[in-house]
Amino acid sequence: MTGPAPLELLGVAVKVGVAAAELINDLRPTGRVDVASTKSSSTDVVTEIDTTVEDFIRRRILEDRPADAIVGEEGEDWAGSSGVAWLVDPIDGTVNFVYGIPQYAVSLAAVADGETLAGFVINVVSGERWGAARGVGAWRSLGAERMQLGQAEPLAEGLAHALVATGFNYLPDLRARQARAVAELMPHVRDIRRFGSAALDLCALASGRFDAYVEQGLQPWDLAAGALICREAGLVVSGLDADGVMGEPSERLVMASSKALAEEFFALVVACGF
Ligand code: LIP
Repeated sequence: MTGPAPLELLGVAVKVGVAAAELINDLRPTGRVDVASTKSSSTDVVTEIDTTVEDFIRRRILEDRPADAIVGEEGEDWAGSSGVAWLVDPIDGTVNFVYGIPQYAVSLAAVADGETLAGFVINVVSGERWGAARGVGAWRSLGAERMQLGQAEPLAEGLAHALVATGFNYLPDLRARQARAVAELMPHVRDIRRFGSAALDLCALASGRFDAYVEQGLQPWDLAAGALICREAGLVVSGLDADGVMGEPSERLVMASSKALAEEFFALVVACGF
């Protein structure tokens, strides 16, 4: 039996993701958005709009692909029978969304047999979007402008001139550990940036706006679409397994960069204590 075509899944992701971004723009009031509840800590917030949009995304995906499973950030998981599961983050960058900082995204990924086949991320405010289909490539578009994403130029000055994006988890202990590791990292790189949406950080990296990225504590829905977009753009995305051996990116660690920087950057990340 052949599996679903990555491009077909990407088509569904684009259609549903764009409609979800429109819905978020329609629902968002001016000013700050009320917090409906909290999750892992008192700063890990959920709004009613997160939940409404996740329900909308689930319904729209199931209209096209009724046998798929859905794993969402906010709602209950939905079992399927097709072997394809969708990882849904209705609003990645929820704190930015609450404050009205224009850096939040819908992130959708279709996964089968442990492999991400398609990924789509849209910045809800700017409309900039990124997509990737496994084995086919990655692209970025904004309005009429559309470009294929490819390997970044190697940094002539190496890691010392690398601009590194990162993020901090909501759990105070992990956040403190991340802050210590970032303090170790700072003297070895050009600078760091923290914009508040892991999905958009990975897409920015794939677009050449950063040289590297590191974060801990990400969930599959934060990570899956952006990681595929990076990989299909020719970047290396990695993590550490439970024994501290380099492996797939996971909640424990996500690090990404161009092939040219990867060995040196990943060794530095580990040495800094992430
Ligand atoms: C958030 C990320 C952010 C990261 C946070 C959190 P949410 O997702 O995208 O960059 O640093 O730990 O996971 O909660 O806004 O969907």
